[in-house]
Amino acid sequence: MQKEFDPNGYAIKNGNFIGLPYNEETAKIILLPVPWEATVSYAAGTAFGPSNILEASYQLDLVDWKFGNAWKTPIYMAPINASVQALSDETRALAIQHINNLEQAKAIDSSLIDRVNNNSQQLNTWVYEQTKALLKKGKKIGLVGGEHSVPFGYLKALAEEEGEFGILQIDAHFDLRVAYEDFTYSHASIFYNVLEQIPQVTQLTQVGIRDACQDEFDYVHAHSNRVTLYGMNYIREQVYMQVQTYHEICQQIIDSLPEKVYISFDIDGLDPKLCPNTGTPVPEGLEFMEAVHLLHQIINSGRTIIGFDLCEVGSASTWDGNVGARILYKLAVLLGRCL
Ligand SMILES: [Mn+2]
Repeated sequence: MQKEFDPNGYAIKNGNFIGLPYNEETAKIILLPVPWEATVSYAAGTAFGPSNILEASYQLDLVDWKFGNAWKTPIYMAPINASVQALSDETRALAIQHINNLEQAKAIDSSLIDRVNNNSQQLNTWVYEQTKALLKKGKKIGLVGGEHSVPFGYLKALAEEEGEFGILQIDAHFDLRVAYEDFTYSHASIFYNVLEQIPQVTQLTQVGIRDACQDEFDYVHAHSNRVTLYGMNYIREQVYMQVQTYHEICQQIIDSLPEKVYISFDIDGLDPKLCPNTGTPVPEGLEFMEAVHLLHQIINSGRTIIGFDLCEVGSASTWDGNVGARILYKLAVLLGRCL
């Protein structure tokens, strides 16, 4: 018989996040790992983000400073799917061949591009089917990447079930490139694909952005009716020049969002000291407490969080897993407040 759950004791490594005593039936929040990193363009390792987070989660203390008994939130992390992992490995090998051709200005083999794009579509279908089935059972879902391309299928399922909603994206990058490196479903293209293919996403609010290409910058300005940018530069300048406090900026950010909010949390939105092994780190991001303060304001505003993803957590050190697990706990608890 399993030992009774003790929120004051050591965690039992039962395969569930933080060792919580729930399963897929009894939990209301399902964390779905997507061990996928086919199109990464810089550092590898985020496919093992979910296992790094799970391992780190066992050493978390359970009291949340805002929601004391947060550990009562019925959270279950699904097992890591071996065939998704295998498809990721296969696709990554193909993508590397194509990226090498590009970087060395060699002839392009279009069959490589086709195979990567087909496999990415397979992944999107898998995520769509998994999340659709869970939503039909009345579960709330947090997707755990993997690279940032993974939530596409989930957002399609959510749009069908929830109708219109807005996305709060915390990220160092816009992720608005059109088929980066020829890969339609690149991690750098996720929100271009979402805005072009999912009309129920009425608003995208991007926070912490500090790396961009010209096309992305132009796209945001051309779609200002649907996309709102709170770049890192703006956030810091407002505070340095004492125009607004950080809290006031958070309120502005929340004001841009509709009643239903999905959170897409790319860990590289945080300062890179908090995510040193993420896929594409960029200097100067949000501090941990700045991110948490912003997330709390969503609840304080009365808006409903309908789902989230956490992506791009690295696996080369336990520190990445430690910070990732803490952010995942916050996100899951906030989703639990909206049941
Ligand atoms: Mn991203």
